[in-house]
Amino acid sequence: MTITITAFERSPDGGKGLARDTRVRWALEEVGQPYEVRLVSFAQMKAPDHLALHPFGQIPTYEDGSLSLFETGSIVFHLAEQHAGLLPGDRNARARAITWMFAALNTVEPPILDLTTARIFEADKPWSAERLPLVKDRVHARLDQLSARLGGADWLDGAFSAGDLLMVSVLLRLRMSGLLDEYQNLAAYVARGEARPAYVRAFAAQFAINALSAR
Ligand code: GTB
Repeated sequence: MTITITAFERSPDGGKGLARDTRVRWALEEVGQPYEVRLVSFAQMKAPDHLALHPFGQIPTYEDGSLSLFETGSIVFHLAEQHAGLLPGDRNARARAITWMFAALNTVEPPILDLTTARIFEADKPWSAERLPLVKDRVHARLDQLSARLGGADWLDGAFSAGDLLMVSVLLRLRMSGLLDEYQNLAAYVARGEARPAYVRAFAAQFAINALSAR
């Protein structure tokens, strides 16, 4: 049974890899699993068939035979557990890599999402100019800490892992804001992730679909 994921029929970013199916595609490419993509419109995401797969009416979802999953953290973790390549064999190193997965999604991603909300969705609010510096401060605080921990290393804890895959995916969203480039080691870390052949294949696949949908 081929794995099927869902993605936006028309991603609002036009295929710049910012929608969350990219991280799932990346994980699938890292572990060498073929997959199919079912494209869904915004209306289809909120319809009963999709809500049965994803209670919050979002993408991506993951189906493999009788198993269906939602939440990118869970999907990447499932793939990392099932296949070699995304988690170390050593028990403690594995637990630390999983810790970085949680850190990416629970500690680093929330202030970054908040910044996107503030810059894009709240830009027209009368209090926006006053709030934005506070939101940026919270992102800076996390990046200062992450940058200090990464130092001059290639990856967060030894070899590349699912923790790096999620952390790079989360940090990528900062590029437009210019904040990432304030941290030389983090910008290089993200570039290292993007240069991985598996990421290149994942990005190209989602970009091709978006280019087709834009026609
Ligand atoms: N916590 C969930 C996970 O990690 O799987 C979050 C899933 C999620 O937010 N999905 C978004 C979605 O389906 C798409 S990725 N949104 C529709 C909705 O909630 O109705 C978020 C996203 C969308 C678009 C851009 N972009 O164009 O730049 C970037 C990110």
